[in-house]
Amino acid sequence: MSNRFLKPCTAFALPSLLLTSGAVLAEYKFNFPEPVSPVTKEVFDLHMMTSAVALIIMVLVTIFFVYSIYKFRKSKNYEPDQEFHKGWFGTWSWALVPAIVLGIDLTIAGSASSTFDLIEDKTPADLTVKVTGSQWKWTYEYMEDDVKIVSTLLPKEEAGELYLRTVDNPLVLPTDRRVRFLHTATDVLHAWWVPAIAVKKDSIPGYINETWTIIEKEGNYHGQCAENCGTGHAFMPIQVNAIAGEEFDTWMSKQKEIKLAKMAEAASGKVWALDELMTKGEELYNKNCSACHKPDGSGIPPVFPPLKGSAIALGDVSKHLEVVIKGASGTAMAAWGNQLDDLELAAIITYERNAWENNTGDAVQPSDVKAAR
Ligand code: HEC
Ligand SMILES: [Cu+2]
Repeated sequence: MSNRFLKPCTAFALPSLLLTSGAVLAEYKFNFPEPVSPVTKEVFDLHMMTSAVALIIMVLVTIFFVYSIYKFRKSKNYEPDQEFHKGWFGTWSWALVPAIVLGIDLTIAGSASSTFDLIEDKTPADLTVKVTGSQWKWTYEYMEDDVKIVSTLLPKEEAGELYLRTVDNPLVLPTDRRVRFLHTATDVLHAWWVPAIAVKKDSIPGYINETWTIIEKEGNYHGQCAENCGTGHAFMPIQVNAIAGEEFDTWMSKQKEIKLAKMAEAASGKVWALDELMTKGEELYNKNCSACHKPDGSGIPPVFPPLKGSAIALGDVSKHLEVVIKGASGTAMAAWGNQLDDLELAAIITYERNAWENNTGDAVQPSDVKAAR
């Protein structure tokens, strides 16, 4: 068969395959994700209702048009009715049609305003999570339990098919409990949006916005940052892992234990060896810094400076500590002092001073970081 014949063949075969194969259809999602919380269910219903109204109007108007064009076609020598406006229908339709349209509009607006009321419902919650957007990651703080999770994009090698959909540490939430989200940001506008469980609200630096949810079904829910926040906007996905209440309580006490162990380690005054710091530092660097400075330290000049061979990474330790702890104001370089603890910062800085042939031999200790804060 010649190529000229094959091409149109496949062009027809593909859509018909799609339409006939049930398995393919089942995989193909034409609608929004299934809503699993009171608010998102209402939003979903509102969407379905307006779509249905629009569909009915479209069908009626189309039928009316096709019928009129066919019935009153010129070849039948149809004479337009010059007295139409004088009859009963001709007189009243100008008032009736807008009245019907307004009625439909008000019905939709009525449902929408009750959904808005539900979105703004301020019933006290069982737990509060502060959601902070930054370039380019999400930080979740469980306010009652004083536990913090930093959630970043999972690299392609680990995420596989779910690349750009999954993260290293998902937000873990209990089902059937009322959760209050407090939204804010550290640098620019972001927006936290998981369509199945919560409405979209902007995260604004210096402001707190509020949303809530009660997740009614266990599972993994995915979302995206919904406010263009810079070149890494597509690389800060959201993942929520909803588990049963008791399972959540167990998970939470485990998180607290991990936190206490970390605090004890930091307070122990232990002097860390260079290779221990390097191992920790590499992981933390790749997670927190490589988006801008690149895994090989080459940066993205001129905006994001290379750290390989950088005067700061090779020069005085105190200068290096200062720029990482306090950041560089007016640039994308954040103040990491309030995001990472002493040991984490010591490890990252040690890594930057010894990786990529920087070889300074410096092992920066948590106590150095503490002194520099
Ligand atoms: C969002 C992008 C971004 C991330 C993430 C980031 N940086 Fe930076 N970094 C910058 C920018 C931009 C500068 C340049 C600031 C300036 O112009 O003074 C910079 C500068 C630096 C410098 C000074 C380098 C030089 O030679 O001037 C160091 C050291 C540094 N960053 C370390 C880090 C560490 C450590 C992390 C992770 C904990 C990190 N950065 C994460 C954007 C970033
Ligand atoms: Cu964002």
